[in-house]
Amino acid sequence: KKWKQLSRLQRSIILFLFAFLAVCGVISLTSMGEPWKSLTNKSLDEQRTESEVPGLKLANPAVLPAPQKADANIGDYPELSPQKQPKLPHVRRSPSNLQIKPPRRDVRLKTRHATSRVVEEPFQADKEEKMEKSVISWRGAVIEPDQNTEPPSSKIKEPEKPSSVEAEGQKEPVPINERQMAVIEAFRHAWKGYKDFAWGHDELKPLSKSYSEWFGLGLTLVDALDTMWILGLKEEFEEARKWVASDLVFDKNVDVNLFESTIRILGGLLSTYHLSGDSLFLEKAKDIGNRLMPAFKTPSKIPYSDVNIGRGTAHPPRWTSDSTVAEVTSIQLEFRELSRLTGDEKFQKAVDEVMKHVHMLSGKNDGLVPMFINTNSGQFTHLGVYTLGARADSYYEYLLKQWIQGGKKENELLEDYMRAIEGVKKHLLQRSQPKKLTFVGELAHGHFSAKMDHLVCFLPGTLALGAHNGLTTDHMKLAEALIETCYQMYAQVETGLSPEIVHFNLHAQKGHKDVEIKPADRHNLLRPETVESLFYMYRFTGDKKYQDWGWEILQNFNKYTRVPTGGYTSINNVQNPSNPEPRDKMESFFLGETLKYMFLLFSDDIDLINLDKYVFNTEAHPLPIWVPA
Ligand code: DMJ
Repeated sequence: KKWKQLSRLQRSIILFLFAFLAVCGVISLTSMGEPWKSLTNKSLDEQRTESEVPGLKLANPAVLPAPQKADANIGDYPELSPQKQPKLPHVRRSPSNLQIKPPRRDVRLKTRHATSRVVEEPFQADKEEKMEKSVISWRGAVIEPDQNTEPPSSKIKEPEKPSSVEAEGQKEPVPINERQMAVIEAFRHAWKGYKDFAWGHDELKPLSKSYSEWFGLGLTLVDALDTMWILGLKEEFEEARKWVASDLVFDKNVDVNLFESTIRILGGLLSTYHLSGDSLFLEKAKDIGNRLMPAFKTPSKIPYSDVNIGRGTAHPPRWTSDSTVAEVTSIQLEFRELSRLTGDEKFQKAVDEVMKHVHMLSGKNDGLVPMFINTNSGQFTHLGVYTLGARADSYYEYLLKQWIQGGKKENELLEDYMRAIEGVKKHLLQRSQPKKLTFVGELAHGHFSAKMDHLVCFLPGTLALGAHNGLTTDHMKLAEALIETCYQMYAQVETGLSPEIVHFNLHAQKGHKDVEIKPADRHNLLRPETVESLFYMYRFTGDKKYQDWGWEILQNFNKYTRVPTGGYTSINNVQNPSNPEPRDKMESFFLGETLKYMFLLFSDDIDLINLDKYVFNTEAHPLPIWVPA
């Protein structure tokens, strides 16, 4: 009514005022510009992370970006072209000073092994860090200045994301050689057996054409994923990926061993994620990682050996409340990487706490650790027995590898490693007769035993890796001596395959070799350790004899362990070439480790898993070095 009573002029003035105010409003909203826009453009993931982990910051931010989480497309997988034939491969052995970035989709189409890429500019933080350097030395080990910085905090800021820096320095694909082709053939034969008789189950029983179950999680398939990627087996990889997508389910009422499922499943998923860039594998890694966390809920924070991943409960073995030292100290590379990728610090915190605790613990003998640790008291148990073999082995391996993974900054890890190698030299090294082979024995309550597990043959490779990373050249000399011994553990045996355990002769006796084998120890489980060390030795020295030794071993695996209908089997008697007594089991590490290290050993391409950019976990799954050399 009132509006109608107004004159035309009055109405026009009011309308004009409204219009004017509306225009002013639009202009001021627009001028808020970028802040407004960027807030709404942030991914849900980023906003969630910020609210869940407020203010967390990686003290040493990783320069290696995590592969792209979206758009992962296994159709981009590099083509295998085994028929393309040989240009002479060239060897390049100088460590690169470049940083890595994950394969880009367009790049991967061009190269067969797109496992790493280089970018030029280091992060500013890294540059600044390098300006404040100091030197440390440890009993003769001189650590290069830029390797010594403050220990990193365990706090983690944000999940790693793809770098925006463009890839540079693409190289020509290196052709596959004949020996690598033989490894591919062996893998395909093993895979055929697994596919035909054990698909989706833990382990193949190649003779009975069936399978065995350990965790019921497709262990062989998951362990072999990154091997297929590295060998360029596109079809097999895609098929396995489909199984992971549809059938790998962790919500199961099943007890798994923390260590074994970490190194094989979590490690395998993480490395496959890095190599392929396919987010499926990261999602699965997060799932299993979370389900393993109840293991750390113990009075001492030293984890239990077993976890029920469906129920979220954990417990020690039935007969003891002890855990194995190697097991609780060889899950760190994987959990630390999971924290880096997810931005969730809880994984790293849990495993770092274990390392800090073990670092402080008494009961060591010149850096050598006992084999057991109690989950209630947190103390070592069964004191006085020291070995580099079963139950202690990978403790030593992971000291060095965590130090490398974290950019050579965590000095306690290095100290413990260097001290332990001194302990090995002081208490466990001896020479055999008649060939004077240097070997690593065991010490039990002051008594030396000339017993050496095949498992100890990881040590030459680890020593060589340390020397490559700036530790004393004495370690390289010891590595050279020990790898010769590990080779002799094969060469002096009738089948040319090593037994599980050997005893060395300390006194020369007519007609006796260096290596003696007890009846209970003469099985061979297709283990990787010697081939693993041969790979490191060849990478770092270029000495072809290491390739030749590995080639002999592969041929002997083919001769004595290959099952015609598919698969390879562990054997009971390496001393009987006419009947090695097949055990009817192919361990998952034969595909996860042994054949992978064989393939890498025969390669002259140092960028095929560049050791300045990746560190292998103890199950041969390559994980990125956070601050590559
Ligand atoms: C693998 O599971 C790992 O290499 C572990 O560190 C030791 N045992 C087997 C292989 O021998």
